Parts: sequence; structure tokens; C-alpha cells
Amino acid sequence: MSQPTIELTSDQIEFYHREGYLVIPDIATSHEIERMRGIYDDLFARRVGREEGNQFDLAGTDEDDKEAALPQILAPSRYAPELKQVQFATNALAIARQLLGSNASAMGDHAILKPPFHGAATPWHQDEAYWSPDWHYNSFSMWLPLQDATLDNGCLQFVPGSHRLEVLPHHSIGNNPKIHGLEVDEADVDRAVACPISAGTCTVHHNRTLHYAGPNNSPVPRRAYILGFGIAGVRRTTPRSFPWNDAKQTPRQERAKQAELAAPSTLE
Ligand SMILES: O=C(O)CCC(=O)C(=O)O
Repeated sequence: MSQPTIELTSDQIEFYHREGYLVIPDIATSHEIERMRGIYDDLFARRVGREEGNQFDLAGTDEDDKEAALPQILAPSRYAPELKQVQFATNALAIARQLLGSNASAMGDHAILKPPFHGAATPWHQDEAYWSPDWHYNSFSMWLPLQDATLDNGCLQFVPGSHRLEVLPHHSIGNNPKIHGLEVDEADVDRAVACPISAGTCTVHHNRTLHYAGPNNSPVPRRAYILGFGIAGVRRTTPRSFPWNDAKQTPRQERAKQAELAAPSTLE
């Protein structure tokens, strides 16, 4: 494995813990970004993972014959293992250990594409709202755009300090349980900070930080490759529930179920 080419300053570490997000320049070279863009476009073009529920429309009803409003791939490195070897991944893990401690580890990757002119907004949400309510989390997402990310094409926006909130009530986009994506019911986003960044820079946000990305009004695709890092979750002793997830009935879940049923059992 390669050595990291980046180290956070104590000011950057302090900013992340205070504000719940951080902008990190120079995490990947233009050469690497160009290479990743080729891999990324190929994965979406081939619709990898569609049958097992790993490629779907985050913001729409995800029908096979309908153009996706916000295509997403879970675990793209499963389909393109070369993504695990990029210098960005080495740098990201080193940063995770600075922000969370030496026992921080990788918790998966995903990709969200906003197609030119019609890529939908990613509504205000907290990532933890998607997860099991049974655990305490201490994690973050590292968001790497594979071209410049601007207000016009859907850069990320954050509410500073919102990582100190509890998980707020969420609902499925459009109150439609067939849609995978979540939106917070209500939140004060007046103080939100938009983070337009150039290719090679990334942002980091805590699992409870409220964040949003606008629609893509530009003629180029807005590609984001996202890595998750965290320390092992501790089971909660005080129960909580996320009813917005219990209510879900997405085509993606159905495809995942069918793929599992069709898979040969490892016990036989
Ligand atoms: O890329 C986007 O539009 C949203 C990204 C996001 O919500 C995340 O990385 O947690």
C-alpha cells in the first residue's frame, strides 16, 4: 500500500470537531481524478449492481424504463476493485485516523451522480437517519467530486455545528416510501455554508451533520465518489426508532431480496 501524501493540521482537526464538516484541498491529483472518472462513468454506463439492488435511483421511483433523477451505486469498489488502490483511499484512511483515532477503519464506498441539466437535488438530511437505530456511531463521509463542484452543478452545503443535534425526524422524498432517499422533516438551515470545491479537493462531514446538494443545472455530469470511515459502533442501551425506514418499500430492496433468494446457499 502507498504512503499518505497528506496530513491535517491541528486547526483543521479542531475545525472538523467544532463545525462537523471540513474542506480538504489536495487530496487527489488531477491525473488520479481523470482515471477515477473513467472508471466511474463505466460503472454507471454498465448499470453494475442494478440486479442486486446496489444501483438505483436515490430520488425517484427507480423503474427500469425511467431515467433516474439521482443515480447511486453502493459499494462501487466491489465492481471496480482498482478503486481500492487509488492514492485518494490511502490519504482518506490516514485522515480518518487523525480525526477519529488509530482504530478508525473504512466503512464502505458509494457514488452519487447528478446527470447534466436534470440531476435532482439531494434533500437536507443526516446520514445516520439511513442507518440502524440500534447503535452509537462516530463516523464521517469523505466526499470527492470528480470534476469541479459548484453551486450550479450540486456542491455540498452544510449546517455548521448540526452534528451536535440528535437524529431529527425524516421522511422519504415526496412522502413516497418507494423512494430510497430521505429528507429531514424540519430543520433550521438559514446558516448553511455552501462548499464549492475544485477537483482534487474533498469535503468531510460527520454522520449527524445536516447537508444538502442542489440540482445539476449545468451541461456536465456532477460525479461524487464517497468513502465512509468510522470506529466500531457500540450498541445503544436506550432504544430509539427510525419509523421512516420501517415504512420503506423500494424496488431496490425487492431486487436485493430476489438476488439473495437466487444466490446458492453457502450451507449446502
Ligand atoms: O452527492 C450528493 O448529492 C449527496 C452526498 C451525500 O448526501 C453524502 O455523501 O452523504
